[in-house]
Amino acid sequence: MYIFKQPNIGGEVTCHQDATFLYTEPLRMLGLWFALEDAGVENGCLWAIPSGHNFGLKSRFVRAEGGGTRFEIFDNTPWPEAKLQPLEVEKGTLIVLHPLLPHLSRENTSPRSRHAYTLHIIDVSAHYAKDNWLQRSPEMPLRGF
Ligand SMILES: O=C(O)CCC(=O)C(=O)O
Repeated sequence: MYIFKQPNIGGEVTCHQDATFLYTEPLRMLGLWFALEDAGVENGCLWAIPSGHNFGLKSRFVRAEGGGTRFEIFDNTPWPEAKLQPLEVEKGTLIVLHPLLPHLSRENTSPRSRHAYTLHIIDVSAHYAKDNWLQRSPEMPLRGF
């Protein structure tokens, strides 16, 4: 994904774990977040809860029976957002995200844009769970290196 947080109007991404949306069995996935510009608190950098990957998976986004999608909730306690730490980084930095790490980004309240590029990589030994909302067609299986 190319994520373009525009000056003054770039919106927030609420607190989530990437494994909610990219759930593999076994859970062997990493998020790679590349800063294409300096990212700080004012222009909407990432924030994460230190050691938050130990909380376990709180929800999954799955295919619903009969069509569509729904959230499957395992734990609906709120995130301890007071523990969030800003990940202020310079252009060119790579942030590696554990699939269970809770993270968010806030609105861009500055006149500076914040561009980022993200990629999620899945171990070749893993596959999407059967009810994951995303599925690959048989003609386009997950590929390994
Ligand atoms: O770049 C952002 O603002 C949010 C990115 C994010 O949460 C993600 O890639 O999972």
